[in-house]
Amino acid sequence: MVRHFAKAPWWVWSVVSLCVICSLLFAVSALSLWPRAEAQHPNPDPQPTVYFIASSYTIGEADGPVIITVVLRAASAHPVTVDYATRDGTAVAVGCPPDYEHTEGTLIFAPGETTKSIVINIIDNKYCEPTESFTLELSNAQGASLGSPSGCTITILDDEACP
Ligand SMILES: [Ca+2]
Ligand SMILES: [Ca+2]
Repeated sequence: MVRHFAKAPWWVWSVVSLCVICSLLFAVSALSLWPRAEAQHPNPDPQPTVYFIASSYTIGEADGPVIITVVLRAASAHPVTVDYATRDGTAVAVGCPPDYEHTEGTLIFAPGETTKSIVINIIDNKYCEPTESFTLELSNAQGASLGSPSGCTITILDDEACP
């Protein structure tokens, strides 16, 4: 058998050698591409998180509106929505006197967007008042998880000259 194979024509040896070389080249290139392919397809993206950039804001009664920033990290390939609403504390939206305008709605982050702003009007009244505060809260995040802080406190400094 060996003797028979050894007598094979030269072109058989050429074809066999070519096949061996091609197989080796294929194996080497596949091994070198493997880590790169892994890098391009890492573990599935972690769920983006939506939260306030700061947990507290302070504003003068006459310096409104207050602008609150909401962050989405990381950017999502899909739309992300989150609801927001103000909630009375010692500062109230309806009362005598009212201190701010109740604000609620839904933020929509388009794919790739990472920041949104919420604008809340502060009411400049003529009453002498102590420092008061209310909160703004995020809820019902869709396409992202709710991160921390998901609530922030807005403190209003009175600007009347109290007796
Ligand atoms: Ca005032
Ligand atoms: Ca006042």
